[in-house]
Amino acid sequence: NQKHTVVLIRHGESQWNLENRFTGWYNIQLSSKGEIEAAEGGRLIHEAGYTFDIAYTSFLKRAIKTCWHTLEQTGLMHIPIVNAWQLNERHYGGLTGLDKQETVEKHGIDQVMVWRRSYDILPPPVDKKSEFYPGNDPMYKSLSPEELPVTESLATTLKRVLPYWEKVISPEIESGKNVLIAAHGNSLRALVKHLDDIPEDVLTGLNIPTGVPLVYELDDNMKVIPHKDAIAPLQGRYLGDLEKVKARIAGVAKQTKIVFVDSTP
Ligand code: DG2
Repeated sequence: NQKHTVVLIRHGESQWNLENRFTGWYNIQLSSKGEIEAAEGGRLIHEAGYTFDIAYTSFLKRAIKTCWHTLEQTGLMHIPIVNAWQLNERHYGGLTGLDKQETVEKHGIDQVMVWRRSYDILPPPVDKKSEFYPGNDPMYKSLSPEELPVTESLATTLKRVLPYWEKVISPEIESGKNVLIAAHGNSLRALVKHLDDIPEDVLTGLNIPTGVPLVYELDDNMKVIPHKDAIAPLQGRYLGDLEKVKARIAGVAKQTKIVFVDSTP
C-alpha cells in the first residue's frame, strides 16, 4: 500500500494566547515566543526528513507566519501556499477578545468549558456591528452571507473544514503530493476528529499544543496508519520530546482553571 504523508501544525503561541483571550477569527500576530515555537516546529520537521509540495493555511496571520517559518526551516519557501478561510480558527462569537479566566470567574467553569469544548453548543453570537464580525472585514469580502459566521461550535467548524479537506486537500494528497497544513487549535481538532474518527465525547478532552508538528501517514484509501508513538486518541504522532509535548497539551487545558471561592467569613 502506497503511503502518503500530511503534516499538521497549530500556529505558535499568539499574543492573545499569551494574554489568555478568546481569539477565534481575530487576526492577532504571533508572540515572540510563538515565532520561536513556529521555527522550532519547522526545524523538527526538517530534521525528521519531511518535505512538502504544497502548503495550506488559513487567512489568519498567526497561522500564515507559522507556515512561513516551517517552509523557511525546511528550505521550501518556493512551494505554493494556499490560503483558505475554511481553515480559520472556529469563530468564538461574542466571547472574542474576552479574558478566558475572567470569563470563568463571571460565568463559572462549567459554562466556559461548554463554550470551549462542547461539540455542538454555540457560544453567544457576535453583534453584526462589532469589529469582530467578519462581515465588517474586507479580508472576507469574497465570502457569501451564509459563510460569514457570527459564532461557531466545533460541529459548525467541521462543516467547513471537512468539505475543504475532502474536495481540495485530500485529492492533492491522493495525487502524490506531500502536504503541510498550518492552522489552529479548533480547525485542527475538527480535522483530526475526521482523520482519527474520534467520538464527540472523547474529542472534548483533546487539546492541541502550539507549534508542535503532528505527522500522519495515510494509506491509499486515505485511512490513517496508526503510529506507535501516537498519543491517544490521535493516531498520528507529534514530533519532538513527547514529555514536553504532553506538558504543552496540559498547558492548553489549563487556560481556564477552576476557581475555588473562599466562603469562610
Ligand atoms: C484559540 C483556541 O485558538 O482556544 O481561539 O482562543 O488556535 O487560533 O489560538 P488558536 C482561541 P481554545 O478553544 O483552546 O479556548
